Amino acid sequence: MTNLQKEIMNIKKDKNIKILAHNYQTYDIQQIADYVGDSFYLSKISQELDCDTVVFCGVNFMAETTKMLSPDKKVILANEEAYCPMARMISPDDIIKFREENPDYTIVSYVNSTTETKAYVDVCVTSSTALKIMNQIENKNILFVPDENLGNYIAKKIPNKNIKLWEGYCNVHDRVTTEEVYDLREKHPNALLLVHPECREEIVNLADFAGSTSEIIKQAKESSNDEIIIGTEVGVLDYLEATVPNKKFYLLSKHLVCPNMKKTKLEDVYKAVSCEGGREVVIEEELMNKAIKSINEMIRLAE
Ligand code: CIZ
Ligand code: SF4
Repeated sequence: MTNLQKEIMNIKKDKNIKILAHNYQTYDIQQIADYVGDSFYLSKISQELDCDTVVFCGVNFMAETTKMLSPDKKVILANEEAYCPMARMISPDDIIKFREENPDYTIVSYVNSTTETKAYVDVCVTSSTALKIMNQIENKNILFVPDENLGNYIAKKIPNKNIKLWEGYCNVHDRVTTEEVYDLREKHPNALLLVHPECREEIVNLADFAGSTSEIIKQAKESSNDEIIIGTEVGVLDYLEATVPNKKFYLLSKHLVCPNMKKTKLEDVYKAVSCEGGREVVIEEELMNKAIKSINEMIRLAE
């Protein structure tokens, strides 16, 4: 560990702070975090935290979800400018308008959405829980927002449902091309290809497995194959390279770097634990009471 990492470890212990980090954070941040995972795992953990303050290393909707699930704790987003552009591709007004025009639809939102949007939808899902949750929705008519690729991936698995898709996308995963898949398959013909369902349908169809970041990590570790192509953000590859030295990992595309996830630096984490930086998450009570319903429904249906 570097001196800065050691200092962060000492401060967080002294101040009873817990650090949560998404799998897309740089490995030096993952090393000093108490909990690292995909967005469902981080939501679940947020309900069980035993600390005064949480420093969240990820993007703002994730820190806001943590705040809603542990409202008595101070939650600090380590880099105040880190956000998910896809979350802003749908607004509460869009949802209100759709409901007026389509009153017979259940509205499902990927957690990569703003807290304001979450306040108007029926249930949230993560990539690891979407299929399980949407299978339990009795209504045949479902609107899925904002990620068209993830929505399409789930819709193909439950053809009995009538799923309308919003046209949002992750500008990191959506950029992966079939040429990149063919190229890496040719260079590493025996490698296993693991992708995130935020990638386009044609990429998912060429993969050996599609799943959330934590599911990709699990597959990579448990597979008997010792060569693996990672079709999600580079943070996952960095973690695997550091912790599974006997296997070889290749990044599917050089575009798989999320600029927002990479905004958080170790220095930001140091400032946040020192109460000299980051942004405290504050959610107005009425909004929180509305938005938490779709998060609680997600957790209930995913159990
Ligand atoms: O932002 C993403 O791409 C997420 C939440 C991925 C994941 O599976 O955790
Ligand atoms: Fe948003 Fe994509 Fe970055 Fe995830 S990887 S935070 S979906 S832009």
